[in-house]
Amino acid sequence: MNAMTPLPGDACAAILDKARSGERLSPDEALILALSAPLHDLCAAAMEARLQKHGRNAYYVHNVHVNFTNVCVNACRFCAFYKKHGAPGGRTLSVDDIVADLAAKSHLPIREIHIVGGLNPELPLEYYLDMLRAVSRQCPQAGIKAFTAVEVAHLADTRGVAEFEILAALKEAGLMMLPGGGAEVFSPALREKLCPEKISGERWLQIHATAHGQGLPTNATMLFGHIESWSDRVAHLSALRDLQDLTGGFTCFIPLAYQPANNALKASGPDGLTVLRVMALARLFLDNIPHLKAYWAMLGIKAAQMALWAGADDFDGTIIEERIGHAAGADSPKGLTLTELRQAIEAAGMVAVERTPDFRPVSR
Ligand code: V47
Repeated sequence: MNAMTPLPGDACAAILDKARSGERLSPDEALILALSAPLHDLCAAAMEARLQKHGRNAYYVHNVHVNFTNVCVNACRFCAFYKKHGAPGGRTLSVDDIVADLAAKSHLPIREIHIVGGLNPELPLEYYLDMLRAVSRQCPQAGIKAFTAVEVAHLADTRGVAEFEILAALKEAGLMMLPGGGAEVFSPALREKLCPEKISGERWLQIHATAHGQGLPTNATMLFGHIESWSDRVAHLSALRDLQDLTGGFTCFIPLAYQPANNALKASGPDGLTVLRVMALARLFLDNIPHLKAYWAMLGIKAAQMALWAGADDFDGTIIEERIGHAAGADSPKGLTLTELRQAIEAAGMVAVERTPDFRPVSR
C-alpha cells in the first residue's frame, strides 16, 4: 500500500459521508462498507437516513397470514414448510375453510390479509379468483397482499397464458398487491444450489415489473444468512434498485433471516451482527425503496427491535399464525396481539404507527 492508498477505515468514512450527503452508493462502495465499515458507523449512517425519511415512526399492520396449501412441486432446499404432491402431511384449504377462519376473526380490525401457498398442481385458476372474491367479501376493510411472483409464474405456465393476464385477473378479483417472497438470492449459481426448480431471479424481477406496470405495487425479499456471500447480497440489492429506478413499484424491502431447522440446506442462519449489517446496508443502498421491514417472525423480537436502530422502519404485523419460519425452527412467537406489537415498538424507542398493506396510515 503506498502513501496515496486510503486505509480501509478512511475509505469507509468517505463512503459513509457520501451516503449522508444523499449521494447514491455504487455496488462496489456498498461492498466495501459491508466488508469493512465499523458496525457502529454503518448503523449510525443508516439511522440518519431512516430518521430523514420516517423520523421515529415504526409502522405495523394488523394482519393475518393465510397459507392455503403446503403442497409444492418445487423442493427448495431451505424450505421446511412444503410437502411433495401426494406425500403425507400435504394439506390444502378450501375457499370455505379460509372464509370460515376469517369469519372467526371478524371481531378483530384486520387491515391486511397476506396469502401465499405452495405450487399445488391440482388448484385451478378459478380457486385463486374465488378465494380473492370471497376474502374481499368477508373482510372488506382489509387489503389483500397475495401470491408471490413464483405462484404467478406457476399459474401462467400451467394455464399457458401470459403473466400479464394472470395478474389482470387476480387484480380484477380483489388483489391489492404482491408480497415479496420467492426472490431468495438472484445469483443463478446460488439458485442452482438453493432452489433449482424455482423460476430464475430474472423472471422474478420481470413479473414484478409487469405487476408494477399494471398498477399493482409489490414488496421484495432477500433470504440471507445461509450460503450466500456479501457480493451475492449486493448484486441482489443492485438488481432491485435498478428495477425500482424504472418502475417505482416496490413498497418495502424485507431481508428474511434464514431459519436452519428441518430443511435440506445445512447452513447456520445469520448472527445478530450480520442482521444489523444487512439492514443498515439495505437502508443506505436502496435509496429508492421507501420502506425496510424488520420481520420479527424470522428475526426474533429482540433483533427486530435493534433493526429499528439500523435503518428499518417497519415491524410487520400481528400475523396471528406464522408457519413458514416456524416450520424451520423460528423461536419467535407465532403471532402477536396489537398491544404486544405496539409495546415492542415503543420499548425500542420508536413511535408505533398503524398502516395499511400499502403503508397508508390507519386512524382509529
Ligand atoms: O419466499 C422459506 C422464505 C418466504 C425459509 O411481502 C424462509 O410483506 C427463512 O416472503 N428461513 C415467504 N425464510 C415469506 C415472505 C414474506 C414474509 C412476510 C412479509 C412479506 C411481505 C413476505 O419465506 C419465502 C422464502 O424466501 N423462507 N424457508 C427459511 N427456512
